[in-house]
Amino acid sequence: MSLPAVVPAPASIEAGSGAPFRLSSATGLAGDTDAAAALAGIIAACTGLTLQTGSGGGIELRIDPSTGSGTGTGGRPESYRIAVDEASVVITGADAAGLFYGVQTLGQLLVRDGDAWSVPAVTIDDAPRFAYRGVMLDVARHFHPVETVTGYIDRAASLKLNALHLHLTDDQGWRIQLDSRPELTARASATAVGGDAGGFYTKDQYREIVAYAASRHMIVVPEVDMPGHTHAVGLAYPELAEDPTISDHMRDIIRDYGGEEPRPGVPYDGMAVGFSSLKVHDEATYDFVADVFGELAAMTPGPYLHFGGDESLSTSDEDFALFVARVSEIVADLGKTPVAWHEAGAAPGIADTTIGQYWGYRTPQEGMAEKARAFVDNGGQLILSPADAIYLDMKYPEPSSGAAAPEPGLTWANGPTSVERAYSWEPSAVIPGVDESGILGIEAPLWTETIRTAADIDVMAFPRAAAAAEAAWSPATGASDLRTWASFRERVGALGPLWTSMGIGFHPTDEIPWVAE
Ligand code: TNX
Repeated sequence: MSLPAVVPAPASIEAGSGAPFRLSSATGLAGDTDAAAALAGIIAACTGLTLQTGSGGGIELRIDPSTGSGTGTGGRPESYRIAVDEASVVITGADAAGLFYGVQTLGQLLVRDGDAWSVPAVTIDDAPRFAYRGVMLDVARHFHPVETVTGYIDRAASLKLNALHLHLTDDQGWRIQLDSRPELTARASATAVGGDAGGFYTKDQYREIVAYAASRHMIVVPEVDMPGHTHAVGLAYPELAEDPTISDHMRDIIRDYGGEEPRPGVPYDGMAVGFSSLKVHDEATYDFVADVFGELAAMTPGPYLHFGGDESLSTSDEDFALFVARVSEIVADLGKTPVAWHEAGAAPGIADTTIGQYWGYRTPQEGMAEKARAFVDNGGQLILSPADAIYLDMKYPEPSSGAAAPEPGLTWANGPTSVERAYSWEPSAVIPGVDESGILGIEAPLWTETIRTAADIDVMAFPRAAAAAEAAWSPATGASDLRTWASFRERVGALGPLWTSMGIGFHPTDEIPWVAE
């Protein structure tokens, strides 16, 4: 008998031999009220059934720290157990997050049974491989309103992801209101790539996003990118920014994508990178950094503040190292763990708690592995975001037949990225000398130069975000029969109807055998 399709693949799943559990409007839903509300919502969206919450006889939801004891997942944070037989469905979480993930799994187990719905007899014991499982949304190149962000939180949480990294600032716009630096949103938030409208989150809206994420067991990791990617800062506080550097890369981008050269004091709406820098030798810059991260720290309950550090191509290596050392200390002194893109690993004075985010390829190019490994050698860890696998802004390949690939996307990371390529890599094999213990987790970034709408986000992220979620949550490749592309494509294909009921406009790529109902 074939196993039910669960994505990301669980640590352990065994089909039962008995009859399935049948759902009806008389089915009771008892136990933890938050989890019951979440499950009732999923069941209603998927089946149209309204269950009897608060009553016994059917589905039971509990939190028990000894969940799964005696199994490989026993008692681990975020772990859960599901036991289904003809008479009952019992979901036990080791903690509230584990119970929430058990509920997400149950949503994937619902099957249509004639005119009714049922859950196959099964026992699942499950816990995550990595503690940090994220998606990133770039709200700087194109601004995305609060409801798009909360929708993305729901989608990510359904894949058991627990971190939303918001890329809040870049050359093209500043997207977060700060009391200490009001000119940022007053002067540098109105525009976006391609002449599109910009926008920003008020502090209340940011807090709303943080609270919504928390209710789905996700943290928010805010990023303020520096010392490069800061042209917008110069619109608001010209005294803090160097004049733009015009490089050959810039001339290439203008040739390929159009747009203007960046000019001091004029909003930039092109797609080039690496032309801006904060003034590294001016104390006013560090007052600015302290103000910005101080306010963000106060609004962000999660442990991480991301200070960027990527592609600072117009800052000298020496200045970059000096800047990274100072900024990482400012963040650490706020009681937060600094996170930076892997280039910052080259800075000898970086705070030793800093987490590095690796964005090279699955097989690292020149010098990138060394920079990434430096974070681990220092005492930190890595978040892996291999660009030629899980950069969700990369174009899909053109299908061999039929409809065209979705319109948006870039191709710089080794050309278009198939779902198979997004799936087929093993985290512990990416950076030589960095094993599982050096890896905090996995994150799939979505840069938005070409991504303008919520529908664009859906089509780029789904199904590829599910491949990233499996790398983040599931056992290592080779450690489970389910961790193969052949298994993944079947399991993802079975989620089509659930995703449709959740309103997810996924890319129906011909790599996946999609189930119609
Ligand atoms: C590289 S990877 C960037 C971003 C771009 C992205 C587009 C990295 C840390 N930086 O500035 O938006 O490519 O794919």
